[in-house]
Amino acid sequence: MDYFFTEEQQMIKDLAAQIASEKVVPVRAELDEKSEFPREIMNVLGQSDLMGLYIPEEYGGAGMGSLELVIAIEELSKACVGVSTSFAANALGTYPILIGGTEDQKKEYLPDIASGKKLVAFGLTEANAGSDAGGVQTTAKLDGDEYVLNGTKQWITNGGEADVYTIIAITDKEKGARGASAFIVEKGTPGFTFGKKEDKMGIRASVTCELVFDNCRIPKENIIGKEGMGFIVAMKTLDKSRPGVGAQGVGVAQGAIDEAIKFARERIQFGKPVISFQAVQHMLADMATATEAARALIYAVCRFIDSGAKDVSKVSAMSKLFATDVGMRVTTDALQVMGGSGYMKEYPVEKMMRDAKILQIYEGTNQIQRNVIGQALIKEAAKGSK
Ligand code: COS
Repeated sequence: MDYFFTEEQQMIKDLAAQIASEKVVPVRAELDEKSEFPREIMNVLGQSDLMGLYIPEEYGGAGMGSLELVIAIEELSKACVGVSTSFAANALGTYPILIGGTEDQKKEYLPDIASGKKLVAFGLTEANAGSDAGGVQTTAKLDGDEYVLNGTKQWITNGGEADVYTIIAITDKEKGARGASAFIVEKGTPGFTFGKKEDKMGIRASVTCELVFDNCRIPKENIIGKEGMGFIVAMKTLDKSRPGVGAQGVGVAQGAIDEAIKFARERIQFGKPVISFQAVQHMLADMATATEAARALIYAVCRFIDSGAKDVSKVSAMSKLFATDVGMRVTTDALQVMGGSGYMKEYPVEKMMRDAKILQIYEGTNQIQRNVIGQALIKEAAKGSK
């Protein structure tokens, strides 16, 4: 379907698709098998100016928005969700600086992030703070001109590979979610090390690692915004990033549909290509319809966010919930269309199905998305608006 992209948006789509087919497809199985971070591909994405799509021009970016970012994420995800996770996690880690950072912080960090010279990671999750993001236990105590960080972050995408980390830590235990603050911590800071690297079911071309803070001292100027704003910065960050996860769902679904159709046209059973059977056509029809609906929702939500709309939590959660459920269902059905072949590593669909699973879990499980949507509906009803 024609989504009436501008010339620039179409160029971004074409460029990301070209990188996906030339640089990602040839190595995706190897990256998956070795569980290897796609450093060279990240460099190419940086050199192609795709890392700074959503960063304002005055800080070295392209000055575009969420829609342009998700267009790139979707194309990369058609080829490999591990690669698109490494790419998208940069935006996730950068949003706190864009949302709450000072002018000095933006000038210092954003140009290198936009050019791909520096990679970023977002550190919210902990062993006891997953869905309950307010349960963060890592602390940051002011001591003279420095904050001292102590604690461990878990399951951090780009952990160890990133140069810049945006970290949520507690500055006032008594205040609950209002006692959290956000900080910028650079790799190499004494007291900041990397712990366990996870061995994952899917998205193995992305790195997931623990961050360990042991009396890690950072300049007090590294706080993002004010003390107590950390939870809000984290929630606003997720509002911005969740449509990108949805775009991963759309991309992986489309990648799987393309593979299933190619296979079904070639596979002969009962003397005919299996695509000539209505049972297969109906599956493909449902898969394509759901994927197009998810794509349309993602683009509409991104256009709403880019219009400057203030309250985007509900629609952002809807886009992530719907499109990632589609991603899981469609990759599973694509494998079914391909039968035994789909289950084999010789074809990319078994990897797509493994990769799709995490999309229903990370950046807020799809159960949490329903909570966010439900709370928003209650608030709207109380206000008497729709
Ligand atoms: N934008 C701005 N403010 C927000 C907000 C948002 N999207 N969501 C919540 N807030 C504010 C609330 O208004 C509230 O402010 P007050 O203290 O002034 O009342 C405060 O933040 C606390 O909100 P709430 O009471 O809703 O927090 P909960 O602890 O109940 O948690 C959920 C809310 C479950 C939605 C949140 O913890 C969440 O998103 N969890 C999933 C986290 C996640 O995605 N983890 C994945 C890892 S990060 S890659």
